[in-house]
Amino acid sequence: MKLLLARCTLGEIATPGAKNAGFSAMDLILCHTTADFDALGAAVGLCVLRPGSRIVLTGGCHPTVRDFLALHRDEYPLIERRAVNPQKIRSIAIVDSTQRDRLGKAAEWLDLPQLNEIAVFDHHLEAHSDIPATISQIEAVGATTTLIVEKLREKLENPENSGTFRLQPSEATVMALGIHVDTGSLTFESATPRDATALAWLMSQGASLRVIAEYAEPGLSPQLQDLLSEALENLRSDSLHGYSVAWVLLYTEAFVPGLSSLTARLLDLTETDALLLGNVYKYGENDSKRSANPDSEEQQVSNRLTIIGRSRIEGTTPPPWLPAMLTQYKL
Ligand SMILES: [Mn+2]
Repeated sequence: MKLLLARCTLGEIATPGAKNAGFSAMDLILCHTTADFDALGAAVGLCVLRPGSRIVLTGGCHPTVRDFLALHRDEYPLIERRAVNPQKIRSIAIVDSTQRDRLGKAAEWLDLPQLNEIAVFDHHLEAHSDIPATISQIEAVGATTTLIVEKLREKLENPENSGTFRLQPSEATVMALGIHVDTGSLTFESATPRDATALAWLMSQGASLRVIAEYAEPGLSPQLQDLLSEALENLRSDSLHGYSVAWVLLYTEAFVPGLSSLTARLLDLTETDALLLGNVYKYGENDSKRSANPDSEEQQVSNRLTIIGRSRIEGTTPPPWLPAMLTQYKL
């Protein structure tokens, strides 16, 4: 099902505080919990479009984003959640998610009566939004950052803004990382020509290939990319103990190395807290390396099942109740 696809004009998104503008009023941009480069890149780009806005990481970030920010935090207008006075919030924009429960405690701010705008920018069409957005742009591109880059480019190329607006290399770099990571450097099936165009433009704006190469994680093999697409198509999910849990079963002709990195990538790409990936593969006479005893019954081909779990639920990998789920849901 398609969510509201509202393309908003620059005028709409550039003036969140046009009415009710008070001194020290805050315009915030929220990254979802466990922020990835796409969330951070989109947020940084939105800050350029909306000068004075501050970015809140609502609940930590991915390890590579954390490493990146350890060196580059000062280049972006971040503010700690605890340093925000809720009474001063004027507008909120949310990037790379449409779900309240991906915003941690900051979700409470969505109910503040004085807000004059809640904007949502995302590329997850499958999710049902439970955020009362006044502006919403949700489109099927490989990265949320692409949507923001298109607006930046439009603004930069507008003769009216000539000389008044420039992108810093640090801003172009983090946005390029967002597109690289969410599209597997334009190799995932979700990647679109719009992502490629946006990435090319960011390169022309000085995005640092050296920094991108350091932080963009290595891509998956072509076989793993195919399996990733299959997994994304067949992923099922449910809510358990307040967490969203997803699972998928893949059939392959033989043992596939690298499924654990595929599972980690799948968790990154989906809005789930924990994920189980099952793989049924043929095991037997054609698999000499794995057949320890050539005289055993295992010489005949049989099916084997491997299950890999990944979780972002704090302190539990996997959560203790996951094994019980395996019996509840026959994979
Ligand atoms: Mn994304």
